Amino acid sequence: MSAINYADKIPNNVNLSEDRKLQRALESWQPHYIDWWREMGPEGTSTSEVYLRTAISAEPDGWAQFGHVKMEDYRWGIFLAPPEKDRKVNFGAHKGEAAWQDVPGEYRSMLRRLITVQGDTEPASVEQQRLLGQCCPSLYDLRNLFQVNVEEGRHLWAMVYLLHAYFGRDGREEAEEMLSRRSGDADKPRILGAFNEKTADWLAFFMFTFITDRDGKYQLCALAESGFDPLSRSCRFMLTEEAHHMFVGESGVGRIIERACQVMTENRTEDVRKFGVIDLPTIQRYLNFHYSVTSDLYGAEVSTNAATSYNMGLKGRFEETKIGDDHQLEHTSYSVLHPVGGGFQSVEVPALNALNERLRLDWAEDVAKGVERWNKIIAKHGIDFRLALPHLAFNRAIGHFSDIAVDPQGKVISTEEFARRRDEWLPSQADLAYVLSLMGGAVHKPGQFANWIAPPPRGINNQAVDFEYVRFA
Ligand code: BYC
Ligand code: FE
Ligand code: FE
Repeated sequence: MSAINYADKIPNNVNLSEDRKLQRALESWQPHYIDWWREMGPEGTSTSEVYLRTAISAEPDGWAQFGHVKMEDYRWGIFLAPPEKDRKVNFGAHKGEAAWQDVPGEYRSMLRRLITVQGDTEPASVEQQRLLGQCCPSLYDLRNLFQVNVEEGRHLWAMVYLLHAYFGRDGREEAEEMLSRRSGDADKPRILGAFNEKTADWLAFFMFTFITDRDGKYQLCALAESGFDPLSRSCRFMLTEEAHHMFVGESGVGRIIERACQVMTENRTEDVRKFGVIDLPTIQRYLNFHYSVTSDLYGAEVSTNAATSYNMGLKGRFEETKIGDDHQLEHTSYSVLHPVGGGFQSVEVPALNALNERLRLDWAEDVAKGVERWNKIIAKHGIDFRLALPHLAFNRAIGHFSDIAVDPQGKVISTEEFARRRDEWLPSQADLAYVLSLMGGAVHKPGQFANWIAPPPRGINNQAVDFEYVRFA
């Protein structure tokens, strides 16, 4: 196959065919990626035709095209958002200098680490979700799952492109490693905690896309501010896909809540499990789990790594350029909640060291808004129940709350009490088994939905809800 045809095979807007060395490097990585996708991508899908959107342009409007695509023919590509004219480094020690088109030598290892951590989460989530198709509640939901999966695959391509293009042999080695770690594997786990957890059922999948993909959004927004322009442009394009992932999660949980409320009102009971739907307290426990595990993804509250990557101009704050301060933070402080003798206390720390916490709080505020939208669904049914986010210190494994035990309201308790009452607050084995028991066979009839979830109000891309979103060979 000629090099030019091969360039067509990796759709890209980075003039890949003009850089033969890079093209060859990606060409040798591609079959390994395909092998990984066949082994770890969505189970049993190679011949199904899925109504997917595919990126065809990186311009803000009309980047996507919808149509049935055979999963194994999906073409992952490399897309960067259009360059911004005269873009500058907008924060840190280099504020005001022209944005870098290449990696500043002394920042190589920090930047490579950020890109590697980001890249690692993408295939991890595909691995976590690989069996969900076997118990999909509808073709509409199956299609959304596959859409999320192929886009996470493309996000890996985005980071692998940066590693190959800018980090030489080290970068190529990192790219190979991306395909050899496995979510949940004892010997070669994925890098970050949450990406080694199971996503065994659809409630977990929807919580994950609502909460954990939203960490993706906030981290990508912080990296989109980067002074390293290729990273910024990669992340800006990835963000255009992220909105759909969070929509899938929020609307998915919303439809499960809707169905629970319908059954509660029809039967005048809170005991809805006997009707085969998911009760609200179980949804609350899933929320507590995904929220606390995802909080850990922001790292330690007080972190010199975060200060360093900010100072270097590599990773900014959420909406950095919209913030009205000096964007250097040398003389600013930020108040961070600390555990202090059986309670909590706000402590002023240098703002540079508190950047992880600040990003976590931006994310938490956004999650809280979504939870309030779910509460509106419950209130609309006249049901006296509210979902609530647990305290930030609840069930943490990273950072300065990881040594203390806290109930969801934020009361510091003994580890014994936590262990004893754990199942009130986090999904118990019985909860997980119950939810899994609802995930029977896949629902493959257009327009049909599993009993435990309400249909969506409308379909994808103006198609009907009973459109044949997935066709099986
Ligand atoms: N698990 O100084 P600290 C997404 C380590 S999601 C395990 O606080 P830092 C997606 C840390 O590595 C977005 N280890 O760290 C969503 C460090 O180790 P070393 C993913 C952890 O660097 C859904 C040590 O603890 N993108 O895209 O300030 C589907 C000290 O910590 C964890 C990014 O995360 C953990 N949770 O912060 C698909 C952006 N947390 O160096 C995709 C890139 C910390 O001492 N990554 N550690 O050995 C980063 O910006 C930073 O690496 C982190 C960590 C914010 C993750
Ligand atoms: Fe992603
Ligand atoms: Fe995502």
